[in-house]
Amino acid sequence: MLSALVLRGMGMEQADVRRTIVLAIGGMTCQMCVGHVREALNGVPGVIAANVALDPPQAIVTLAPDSVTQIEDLIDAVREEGYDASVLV
Ligand SMILES: [Cu+2]
Repeated sequence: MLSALVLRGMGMEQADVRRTIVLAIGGMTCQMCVGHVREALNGVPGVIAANVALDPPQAIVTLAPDSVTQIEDLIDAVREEGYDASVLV
């Protein structure tokens, strides 16, 4: 959100601003788990990209600037898939 304010102050379009969230993911043991988490996150409205890794177990999620998706929505999607998630950044 800070970057949105800064860019708007510079006269740039708000549409250029993306929100990136890093989640720590719990419970993944293999690449199939990674795929499950990636699919869960990509299924959340407003998610442009979800990069999931096993080591370290993290998901980097990019949200569309105009989306109303909250971090809690991302965490809920991961938990519904059977894994845990918490905000890292
Ligand atoms: Cu697995």
